[in-house]
Amino acid sequence: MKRDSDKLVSKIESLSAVEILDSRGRPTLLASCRLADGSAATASVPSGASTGAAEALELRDGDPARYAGLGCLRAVANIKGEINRALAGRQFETQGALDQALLDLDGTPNKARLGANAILGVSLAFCRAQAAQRALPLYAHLAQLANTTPQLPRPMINLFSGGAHGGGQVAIQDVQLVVPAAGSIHRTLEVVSDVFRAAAALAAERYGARRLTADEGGLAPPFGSSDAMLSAAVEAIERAGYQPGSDVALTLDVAASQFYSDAGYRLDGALLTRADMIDRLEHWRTVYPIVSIEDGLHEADWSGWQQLAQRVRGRAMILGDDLLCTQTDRIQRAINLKAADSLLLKVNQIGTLTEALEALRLARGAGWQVVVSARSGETEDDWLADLAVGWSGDYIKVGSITQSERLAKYNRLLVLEAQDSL
Ligand code: 2PG
Ligand code: MG
Repeated sequence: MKRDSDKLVSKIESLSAVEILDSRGRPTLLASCRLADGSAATASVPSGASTGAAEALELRDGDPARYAGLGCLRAVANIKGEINRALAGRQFETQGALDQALLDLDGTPNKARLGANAILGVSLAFCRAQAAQRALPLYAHLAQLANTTPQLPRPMINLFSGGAHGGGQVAIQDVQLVVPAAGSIHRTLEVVSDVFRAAAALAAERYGARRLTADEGGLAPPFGSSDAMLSAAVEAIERAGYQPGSDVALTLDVAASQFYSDAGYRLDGALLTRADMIDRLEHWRTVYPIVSIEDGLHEADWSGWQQLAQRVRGRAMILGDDLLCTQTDRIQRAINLKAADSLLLKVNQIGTLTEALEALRLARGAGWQVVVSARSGETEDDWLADLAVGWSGDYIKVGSITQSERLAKYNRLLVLEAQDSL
C-alpha cells in the first residue's frame, strides 16, 4: 500500500560539495542536498583500485600539482556550478526523476562530462534528503524505492589481501570469510574476529609480519604463493577453533583482469592459459572451502566465464564484478550466456541509484544472488549498509574488521540488527 508521504514532492533548494579524502588518502567528494522544506543530507562517494574497464568515468582533475592528478575539484565544481544551476528550484517526485535529470544534463554514455563521482554524490545526497523529508530511516526509504523487503545481508569479510589491494605479493586480490550458520551480524563479527586474530598471530610467526593492514583492512603478509595464502586462511579458521567449511567458509575475489595480459595469467611465477586458470580455480575449490569465486577470469573473456560457470555452477557462486560493472547490458549478456550467477553491485560503477536498481532487478529476475559491495577506497559514510539492507542483498562486502571506513558499515548493520525493527 502506498503511504501518503510517497506522494511528497521534493523541491531542491541547493546542491553543494566538498573535496574530502578516502581511506587511501586520495581525494573523493562529499555532496550535500538541501530541499525547500529544510530537509538536508550529505553523502560521500567511494573509489576503486581494481576498476573494471566498463565502469562509469570517475572525474579526476589531472593536475599534477595536486594529489598527483587525482584531485576532485572539477567534479566538486560541477556539482556547485552546473548541476546546482540546472536542478535548484526544480521539483522531483521520485529518485528516478532526479537521476534522469542528471543523466540528461551529463549527456554522455559513461558520465564522462560531469563525472560519475559528481553524479553519484548528488543521487545519494538527494536520496538521503528525501528519506529525511519522509522521516524514514535510509534503508526503509531505499526499500520503498525498490519495492523490496528489508533484510540483513550476510557479511563477506576480508581476511587476506594481495593484488592491487595488498601490494601484489600474491596475485589473488582478496580472501574473504563467510560464516554460513551465524544467522546474525553480531555472531558473524565475533567469529571473524577470532579468525582474524589467529591469522594475525600466524602471519607474525611464519613471516615475522607486523600487523599492518592492506587497503581494505585485511592482512597482507608476504605469502610465497596463492596456496600459501589459502591454506593459511584454513589454518587460521582451525586455530580459532572452527570447522573450515561448515563454520567458516572462504570466498575469493581473484580480480583476474589485474594479472592477465595477452600472454596469459601470471600467477605464482607461471603463465597460465584460460584452461589452466579454470583448472586452477576448480582445484582450489575442491581443496579449500571456497563458496564463491569473483572475477575468476578477466573481464573480456565471456566464453571463458561460460566454461568456468559450467564447471563450478551449483558448487560455488560465480560472481561478476569487473565483468558486469553493475551495468544492465553486461548483466543481460551474462544471463544469456550463463556466464555468471551472482552480481557484485557497486553503485559507483554505474553512477546513479536508479541505474543500480535496474541492475539489481535484472539480476534478481534471473534468480541470481546479489552481493552489495564497497570499494577499496572508502569513506566513513555508512549509506552502503542501508542500501544492502533496504535492497535485501544476500551478502555485503565491505572489507575487513579493522579501519573505520569499513567499521562504519558493520556498525550500522549492528545498530539495525539491534533495533530489530526491519
Ligand atoms: C573489488 C573491490 C572491492 P576495488 O574488486 O571487488 O573489494 O575493489 O574497489 O579496488 O575495485
Ligand atoms: Mg572485485
